[in-house]
Amino acid sequence: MQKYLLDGEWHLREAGTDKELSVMIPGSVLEAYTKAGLLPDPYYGENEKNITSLFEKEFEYRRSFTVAEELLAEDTVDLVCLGLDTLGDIILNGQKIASVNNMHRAWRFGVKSLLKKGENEIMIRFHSPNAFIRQAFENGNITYVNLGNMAGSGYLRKAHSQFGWDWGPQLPDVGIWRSIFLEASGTARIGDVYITQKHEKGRVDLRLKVRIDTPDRRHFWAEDRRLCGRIRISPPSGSLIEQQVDLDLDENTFSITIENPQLWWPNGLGAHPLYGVELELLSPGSEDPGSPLDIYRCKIGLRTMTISTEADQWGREFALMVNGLKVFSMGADYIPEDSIIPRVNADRTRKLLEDCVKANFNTIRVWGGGYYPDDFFYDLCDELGLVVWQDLMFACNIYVFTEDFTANVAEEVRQNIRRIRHHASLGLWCGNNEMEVAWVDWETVRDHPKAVKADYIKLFEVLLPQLARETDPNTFYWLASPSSGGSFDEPNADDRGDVHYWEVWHGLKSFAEYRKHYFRYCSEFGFEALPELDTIASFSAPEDHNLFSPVMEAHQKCPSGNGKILYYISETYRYPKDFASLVYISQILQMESIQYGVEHWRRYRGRCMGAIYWQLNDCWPVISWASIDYYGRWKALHYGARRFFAPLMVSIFNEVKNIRLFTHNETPEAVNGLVRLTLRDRDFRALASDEVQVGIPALSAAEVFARDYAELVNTAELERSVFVEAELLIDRRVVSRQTAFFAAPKAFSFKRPRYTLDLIETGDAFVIRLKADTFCRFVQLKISGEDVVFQDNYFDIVNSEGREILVLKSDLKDSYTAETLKGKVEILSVGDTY
Ligand code: BMA
Repeated sequence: MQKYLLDGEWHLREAGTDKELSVMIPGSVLEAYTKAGLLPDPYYGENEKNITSLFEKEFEYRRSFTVAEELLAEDTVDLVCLGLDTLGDIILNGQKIASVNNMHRAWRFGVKSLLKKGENEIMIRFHSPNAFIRQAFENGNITYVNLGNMAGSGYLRKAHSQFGWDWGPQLPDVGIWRSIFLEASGTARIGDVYITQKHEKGRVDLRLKVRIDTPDRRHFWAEDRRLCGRIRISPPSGSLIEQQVDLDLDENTFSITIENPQLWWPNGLGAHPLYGVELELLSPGSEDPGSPLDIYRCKIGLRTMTISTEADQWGREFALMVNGLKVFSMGADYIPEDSIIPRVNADRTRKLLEDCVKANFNTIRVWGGGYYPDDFFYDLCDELGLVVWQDLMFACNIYVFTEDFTANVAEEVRQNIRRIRHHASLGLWCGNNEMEVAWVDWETVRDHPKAVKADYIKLFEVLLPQLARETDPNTFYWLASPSSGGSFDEPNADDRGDVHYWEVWHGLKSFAEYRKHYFRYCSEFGFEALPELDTIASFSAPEDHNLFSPVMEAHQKCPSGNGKILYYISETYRYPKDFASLVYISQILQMESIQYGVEHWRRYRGRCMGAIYWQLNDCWPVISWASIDYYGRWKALHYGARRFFAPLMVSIFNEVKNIRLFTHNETPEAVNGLVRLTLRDRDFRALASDEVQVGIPALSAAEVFARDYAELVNTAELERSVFVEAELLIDRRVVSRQTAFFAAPKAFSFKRPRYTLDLIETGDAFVIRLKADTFCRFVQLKISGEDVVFQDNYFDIVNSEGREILVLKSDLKDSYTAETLKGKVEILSVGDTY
């Protein structure tokens, strides 16, 4: 097999013009135009509005390449395009070879007869996605348009969110977004490999189903060629397992036993060892097979993984099961990392996913309105122990089941399942985002003809599950998110399946509403906040820093979103005195909201088995539900997640003055600890204190202590000036702490804090010692000019000792002395914001 890469330098021009730009492929128009300075930053100010119409135009990509004789000597030469976005005509040496219309799939065309030795030219002409969806919408009978989206996006297999979303800009970029190459082969190649595992005591039996393809069967048999192969399994430690095999054309099955398997576990439950698998297809008919004709390589993790939907006393559970253990899923929903997709790369994704691990995630849901991530995304999830809930790429849209559409999505889904299915981290496939619930609950969708509703069933309950059964029968398949198991049977029911819960935020209900629901698995719930000031500064000038300025509104895609933020502030906090305080208050509210839900559902572990908040990341700098913004900066919520997803945690359930404490253990080991509850006033005086020894079983949540403070906290003044602090200590070290009030924070009489800051240099780190003269709620530390992820942030100061926070020098861009760094530290807490 020979591969000739066509990535690299191409020429790009707007169709009908002469001016060409030299560009790099993989790439896109937006990426190339912004890099070349031909367009202003689409993310700045209100620029987006003027750039959407760029994609009314057609664009041409062109390059020449040299073909050597050896390439043409092979039996076949294919042009392989791993990603074309989206509507394109491919022209090779002046002849059109194909029209493409799906960015989610790869394309392969036999091109040998069109190639010539020496100089060749390829051109791809991209048509306007805007014009296509507009016409399709006008000609079709679908009237539904999702919030923020351009009408008709459901007619085109292009990431829906590129047409705008309630967090994303309308920038339907165009380009050759994944690798493109020629692949030449003679004799035979590895067509497909599917690996399944059977776990027995002390061993795992691997089964490899291998399909061998040949370009020309007659030619193959005429020469009486025989094939063989070599399978190698490289364990994370220990010796290589190698096996020689005979191979036939078409299907082959092999078994390999791995003794003493090292099991793969999600983050928090164990290690994530990976086994390398390699299959070499060797030259036929020779004792010494020489160099392989083709090689397949992947990494697998040894584990069993499924979702248990057993009936129980509450309905039906929805629980991730790994190696026989039921795991409480903790994580967030993942959306595309950039509206200009070629800007996404393995380093950026690694940082984002490592930040998930830092916040104790064990799960990530790839939401269905974007695109199927690159291989490196799944490699990283394998390595980091993040279980992937993988939606198929359908979201908040109505799809018409024509023959072409069906064949196109069937191929797309088959290809992506094949590409992803071997990954250790793959937890489940899910048919779509919110389409079943839309048919039941959303008037704007329900109004459509019955035939279109029937198409939903044909696509999502017949075709796609059947494809998944054929292509990856070993991975759990869920019909939609949310769903109760299909057939439009109360898709968002509390007592079975998964739930998207939006009464808090979209429905303006209070956080306390979470406690009325004992969902089995909450796969979406969320709350918006502004991003960091530095991020806001990247798209606006200081005069725009007013929540209702045109620029801030252009960076808020949720209808009435900024009003909702202010409404929730009015319910909880005092009116922030300036823009910086508004940013900060919006973030701590977001953190508190999600914490409220997660802690509640963790308390009912067993009944509820998952809390996946909306959303992890952003695709541009924007006001949104994300916990990490476009530039990778953590909002308060992400620090909160680190605490409320902590495997060992204490949580406070407060009902008026009754404080109930729960311990949580999401590890497979039982631990012993001490729980301490202290009532304090603003001047750090302890007014009452209790301690209990606790044994915390593995994978558990339980109430361990309760105390009613009604007698002690018996005046309005006390209610507004005392608080309780709960701590969980293991081996005398505090592993979790929480604070609760007896009045709303806006009623609490915070004193304006005076901080004392000390910085100490210790080898490769600085220690920030922060003290205050009064109780401080949610202290935010910042180092101006730096993007540091602190060991802890948005923490309380509850005693005169204050807190010590470590900053690693390797996390700082510049070098400092303790003194110069001290000058850069900024401190803010609730008492400073009004
Ligand atoms: C959910 C998601 C998204 C949306 C989010 C916030 O329902 O599936 O479609 O962005 O809500 O509204």
